[in-house]
Amino acid sequence: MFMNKKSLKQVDKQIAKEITNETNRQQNNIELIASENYVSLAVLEAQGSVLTNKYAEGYPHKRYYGGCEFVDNIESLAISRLCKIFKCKYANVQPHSGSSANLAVYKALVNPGDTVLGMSLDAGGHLSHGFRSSFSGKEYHAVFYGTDKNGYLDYNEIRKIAKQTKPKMIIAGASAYSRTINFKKFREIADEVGAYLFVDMAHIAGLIAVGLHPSPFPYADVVSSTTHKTLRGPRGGIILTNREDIIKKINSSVFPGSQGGPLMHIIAAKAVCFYEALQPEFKIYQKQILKNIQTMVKEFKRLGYQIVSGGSDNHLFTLIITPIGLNGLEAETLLHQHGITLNKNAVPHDPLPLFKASGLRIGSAAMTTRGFKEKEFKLTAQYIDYIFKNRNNKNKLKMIDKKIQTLLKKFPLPY
Ligand code: DSN
Repeated sequence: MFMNKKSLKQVDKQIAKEITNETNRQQNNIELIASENYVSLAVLEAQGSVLTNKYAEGYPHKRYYGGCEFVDNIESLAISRLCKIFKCKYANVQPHSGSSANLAVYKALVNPGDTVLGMSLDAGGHLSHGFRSSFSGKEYHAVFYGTDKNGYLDYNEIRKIAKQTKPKMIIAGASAYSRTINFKKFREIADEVGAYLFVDMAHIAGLIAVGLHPSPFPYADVVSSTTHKTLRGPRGGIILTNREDIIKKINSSVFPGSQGGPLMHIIAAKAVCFYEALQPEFKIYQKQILKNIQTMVKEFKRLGYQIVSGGSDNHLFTLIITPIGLNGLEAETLLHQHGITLNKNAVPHDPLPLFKASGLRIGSAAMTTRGFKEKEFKLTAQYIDYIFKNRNNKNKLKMIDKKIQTLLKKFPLPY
């Protein structure tokens, strides 16, 4: 038998060590990256299961391989649970990521060279919404809307741009927009110019799942998401729609259009995540995400900081960092040295290049999973401020390092 029955540690010490290092990093850092979360042991177990051995090209009960009876059940359960959460008729759970899901939507609904209107990257949009070095900006004619000077979507301006540019598809959704998105208004605009409305709800999917952000249905023609942000599942993508004609196009655009075999271990982990999202505790968790972000916004404002749009309606906000004499990259690096992980982010009309940026994106989903409540989020804002203000004082920084590690020890991860 060529089967190696040894553990990872016995087979590959280097990788085992790096995984241990990463586990410790996750334990020993306050995680504020708005697109990250900690999955449950159940999700992790499904993801690390024997399903990784199985090929299942095709869809449930229409596969190109034998032996698919159990993975058929798993994928069917994932689809039905997902449709139940978002109250829609059809879903595809095979996209390997959010960008793969978005690629499949483009391939299904628009042709190369067609005009697509999305949110610009500096205003908070995503790479796959038309950025010049992504497939979406290279293959399609991407035009953009941003935010008004206060950091809010301006629907009159979006309508004006749509009428001028006549897009075939309008994308609503963002990676760093902290305000409620009005999908009904987007629908009206799309109807006025005869465009598809495509909603990328990746960041806010968990909030939408429990009714804490308005749903893109019934307004969107098609909706995509990742499963690993506020939805708290494995890394992966999904596509949803109420239209039979569109799901047919999407299904062939995912397989065989842009992917081969689905990752059945990930689809099982997605199904577990959807099960968890249907439990009453998930709503309590999402409510706490919102309370925690509000606490941080309030504390940062009290400490004198500016926030894009002045606040947040969801799980994230962008702190404007340049007034304290640091750019986003410098602030991100400094905080990382002291046990706080987050990412630099452009602010609307950012004068700095993207790799420096003038802002920091801060999210509450991960630390809420870990058990942080208002008290700990308030403390975190104070620690961040303290680190910035005392960045040249080694003794004071050492003292704050200890405080951060003491706080984190009270909230261990189960891994
Ligand atoms: N890269 C993700 C984020 O951080 O928001 C979006 O897919």
